[in-house]
Amino acid sequence: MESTGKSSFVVVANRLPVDRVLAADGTPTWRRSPGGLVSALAPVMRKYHGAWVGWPGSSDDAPGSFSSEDMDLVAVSLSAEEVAMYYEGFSNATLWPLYHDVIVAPEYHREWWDAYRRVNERFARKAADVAEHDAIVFVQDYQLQLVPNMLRQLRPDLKIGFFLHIPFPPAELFAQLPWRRQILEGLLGADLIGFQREGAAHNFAALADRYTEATAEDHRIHTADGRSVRVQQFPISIDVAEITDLVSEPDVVMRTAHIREEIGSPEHMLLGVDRLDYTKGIGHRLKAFDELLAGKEITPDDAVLVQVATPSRERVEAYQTLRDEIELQVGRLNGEYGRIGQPAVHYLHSSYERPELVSLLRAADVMVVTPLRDGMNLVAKEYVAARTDLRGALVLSEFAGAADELGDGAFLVNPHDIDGLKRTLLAAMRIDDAEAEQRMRALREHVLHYDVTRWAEDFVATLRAT
Ligand code: ADQ
Repeated sequence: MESTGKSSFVVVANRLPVDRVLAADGTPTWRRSPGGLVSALAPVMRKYHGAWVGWPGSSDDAPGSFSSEDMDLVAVSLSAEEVAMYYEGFSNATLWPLYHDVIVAPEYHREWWDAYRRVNERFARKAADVAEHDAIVFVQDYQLQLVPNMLRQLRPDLKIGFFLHIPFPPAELFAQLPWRRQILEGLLGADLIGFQREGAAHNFAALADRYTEATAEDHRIHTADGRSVRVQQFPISIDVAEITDLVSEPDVVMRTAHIREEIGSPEHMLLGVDRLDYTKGIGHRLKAFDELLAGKEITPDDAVLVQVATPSRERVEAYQTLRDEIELQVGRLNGEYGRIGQPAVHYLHSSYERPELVSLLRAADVMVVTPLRDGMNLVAKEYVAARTDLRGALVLSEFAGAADELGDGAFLVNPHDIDGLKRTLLAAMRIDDAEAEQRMRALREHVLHYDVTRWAEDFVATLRAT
């Protein structure tokens, strides 16, 4: 359906919340993509007949503007070269590694920066076109950090919010960026800037104070043009109800039991579910598991690791190298400890529908979430939401944002400390039912209390009040 209306609530994100699918007769259509952010914003979108500005994900054949159930979708088109330079380049090979502790070296290329600026400008113009007078505009994530200020120049009447889904690095790392001042000034165009953790908000305020003309005072930043920008922590969460509903579906209950059988009914099933990304610490996890088997502290009969590694950013070189390394490690492990029909690690390089994912979460005794750095990590929260039976143990890296909230119930670990990781995995496997229940209750209290709808409501209410 065509739409050319204006909206009082506009979301701007790199991707539109729809996927292109082919109907039986081969004609392309668009289907709402699953995801917490879309579900969380859907009620606000419905209420204000919102618009979502984003890239449709392929370089061609998206209509300029179309309507789904509760929102207008406004497509920003990108050429193949722009995808390579703005998205794969500056966003995912410069900013992503820089913001994640430089786990791999960020690349600084001036032509990537030029493309990033150009594409951000295009997003800002589209948002300016569809926003009503005095509208609220909510900009998402590291791909669009210049949009707030560009939008403010075009439309000073708007209320602009920005949320960063990934960490914001400390000065020692951020200062490397040749365009650090421009990024900070870009973000300062917003009225409210949200971060996953308090530390990130603090890092940003200190850097804005140091490298721009603004001055920071606690959670407020005063800009040179006399505005006040609020910076604050808004830890993102998940759609708890979606998972609770799935858990009780008969198909999921049956599938959960089948998964345990299919992997040979071991005493313990350990599970990792991550995008195949170097920030997620998959290699460290495999090394710890390998050493536990080598030291005979566990055997392939009593412990099986299922590692889902979702295909991700496959055209970026660091991701190709990572895939080779991980698959080499898995191959070695299985060659050494596996038997016919009984690998030690079940490695799955694939995407799954939600019911299958929830069945895996229910089947696992130990959920292993050990990123080297992660903005939040939704999988940790999804595991907790799925454990309505109060069983299972969560091993969680202290470098995931989720550790701030889930520290009491989870087994916290420093994933760089392989001996510590081994000890923690063993402790989580050996936990008794009473302790597991006690820990899971503590975890569920946090996750159930603050779901993604609360997150969205909190952010929007705070933005309105600025
Ligand atoms: P991601 O780095 O993508 O997100 P995460 O928070 O774990 O990481 O979210 C991944 C989502 O994808 C989860 O909802 C998970 O269930 C789903 N998923 C993973 N593997 C899948 C598979 N094989 N098939 C289907 N679904 C799969 C970024 C930041 C995080 C931050 C989120 C939200 O890096 O730190 O928590 O944004 O702000």
